Amino acid sequence: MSLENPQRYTVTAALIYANGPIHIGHLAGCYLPADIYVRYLRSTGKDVAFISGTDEHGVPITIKAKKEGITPQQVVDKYYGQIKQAFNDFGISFDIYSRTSNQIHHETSQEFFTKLYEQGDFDEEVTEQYYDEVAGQFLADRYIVGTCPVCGNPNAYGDQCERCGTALSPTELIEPHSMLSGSKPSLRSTKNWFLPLDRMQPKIEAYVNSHTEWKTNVFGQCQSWLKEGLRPRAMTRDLEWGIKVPLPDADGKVLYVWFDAPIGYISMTKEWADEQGRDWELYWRDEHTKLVHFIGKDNIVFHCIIFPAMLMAEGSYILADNVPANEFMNLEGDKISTSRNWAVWLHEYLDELPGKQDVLRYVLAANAPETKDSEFTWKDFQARNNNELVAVFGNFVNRAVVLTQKFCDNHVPVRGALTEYDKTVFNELALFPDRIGQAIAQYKFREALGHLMDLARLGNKYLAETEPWKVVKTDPLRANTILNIALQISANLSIVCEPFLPFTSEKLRSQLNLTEHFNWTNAGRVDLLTEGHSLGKGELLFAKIEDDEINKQIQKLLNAKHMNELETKTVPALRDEITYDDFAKMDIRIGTITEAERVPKSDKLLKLRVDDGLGGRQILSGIAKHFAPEDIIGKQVTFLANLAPRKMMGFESQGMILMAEDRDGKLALIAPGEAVWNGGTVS
Ligand code: B3M
Ligand code: ZN
Repeated sequence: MSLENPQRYTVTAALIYANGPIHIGHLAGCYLPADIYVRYLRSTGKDVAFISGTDEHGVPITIKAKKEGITPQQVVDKYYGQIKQAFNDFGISFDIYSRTSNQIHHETSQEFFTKLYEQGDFDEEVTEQYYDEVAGQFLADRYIVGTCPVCGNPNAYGDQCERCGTALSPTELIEPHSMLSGSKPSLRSTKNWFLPLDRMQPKIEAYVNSHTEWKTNVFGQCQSWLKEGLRPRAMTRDLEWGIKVPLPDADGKVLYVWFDAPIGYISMTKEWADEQGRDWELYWRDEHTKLVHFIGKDNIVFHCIIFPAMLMAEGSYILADNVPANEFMNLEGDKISTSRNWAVWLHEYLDELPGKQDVLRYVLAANAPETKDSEFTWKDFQARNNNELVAVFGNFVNRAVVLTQKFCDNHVPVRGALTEYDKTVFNELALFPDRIGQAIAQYKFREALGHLMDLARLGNKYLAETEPWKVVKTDPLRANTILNIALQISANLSIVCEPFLPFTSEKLRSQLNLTEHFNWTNAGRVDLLTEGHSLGKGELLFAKIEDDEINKQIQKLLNAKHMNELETKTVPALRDEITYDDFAKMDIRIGTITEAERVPKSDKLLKLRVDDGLGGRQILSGIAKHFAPEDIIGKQVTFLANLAPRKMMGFESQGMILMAEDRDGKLALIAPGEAVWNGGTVS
């Protein structure tokens, strides 16, 4: 059951690891829906705390540091700033974007842990854990890889198999090896503190089962976890990087990152409330507050089972009312991947397509992976911009504004008697704010966006059918009425588009010169613009995107793919052994190319004249795609001089030019290190 009509909301968006930049998959999966939801709530007058920040602990951070040869602190400092800036420039309207390395977070997490400890909520246990003798440390979570006992994935991590989603502990992996040294780990005893999820299962189950309204993907995943049976989970780790376990006998131990990270939502709320002079407890302890976690699907178990279990054990907190997790967004037919650089990076997008935040917001919301994985393609991006934003939304508003400039001296004209059609349009208009709002409140953002565009379509259709540009010639008063109505629809659009397209909303408001800050409670009204009110300066809301711009982006991805292919390319294996006599049969020599031309009707062959010191010879070589004839004239080359002559495209080739092939297939001539006489032999 969900809270009915709450006035206060705590909305969180996943605390992403500060080990890399943000890409469109993160936006579509979590941050954009959260932002749309929050902007809508604010517009309806709710009290909202929108909380997020970076997760700066855990193995993903230390692994990145090792890879880049810098310290974990340097990693998180680098990415925190970059991520925060990109979100801000993209219009994600967090009330606070903080980080789990802050003092207040360390304190909050340690207090939380201490309380559970003192209440006797943990099982203290000495268990055998994998230890890397070479690296000299315990191997928790992502430090250890092996075969998944459930699906056989050979690259399952010590905490989870990413292929089948099963939660694992390192000791369940088949043939485990260390991510640090690659070695086979040994077992060593160590003490850790476990949350007894097995004993807590009935309470957790009751909680989850009271939320049958959760999205099917979320509810379903929870059920499969519960069915499998929850197991105790260690809330501490034998690691250096993290929040120290606040117990006297816990040297060299830190809190499990999934223990401290979700507490980050609480500590960040405290930080924000302190700055604002508010009471943070209202946002976490008042049962009339609605708590909503926006996350991607890989974080479901932590937010629906483990964090609620922690909160239940602690005892003084509210639990999430909903966890609207999205599935994944793919890119141009392939899974988004940071390591393969197969992604559209937010900071690069903002740089390369300046002023187009709303286009990306629109396309990602329209394709959001709400119920199943979805797909981003640049062609679709272009089509949605040109055919929907430009042709529908932009076109309607532009016509309303330009016609008002032209016929009404840029002032809102007087509205005369209404026709039946006008009245139907008003009636329809009045239904939109609720229709859009309801869909948002139910986390159906694609549907909500569809309704928004239908409102723009309603406006377009109204103008197309009433044709004020014609009517003005015969009945200027009627044309005034029509334009007044079109402007009222535009003003409504500026309100209801704001959650999705905040930059456009702002532009539109300034074009309409709306000084009063109308919000959702005013939407649906047809008197937002008073007669005689003067409009601002007109400008196009959206610009057409040409093929050039899109092709550049596609090319960039193709380059990334190419680079990846190169990286996986290995030096070819050696051929069968030969004897010295085999080698000595080949007469390899140096010569200089004196003439070069293309062979007619062949795109591969060049016809070369090579000075071999014996009066010259003709050699045909399949290098026309790699070299322009004029570029190789005068160059020394290595050639096989005693290859039996043969005809190619009607010309005789007397030998073979030797070439070196680069990793990417490019060819290079093989010249002696310094010039030698033509005819010089190679041995
Ligand atoms: N840092 C996983 C991630 O970045 C994790 C989320 C924490 S949310 C409290 O995908
Ligand atoms: Zn698996």
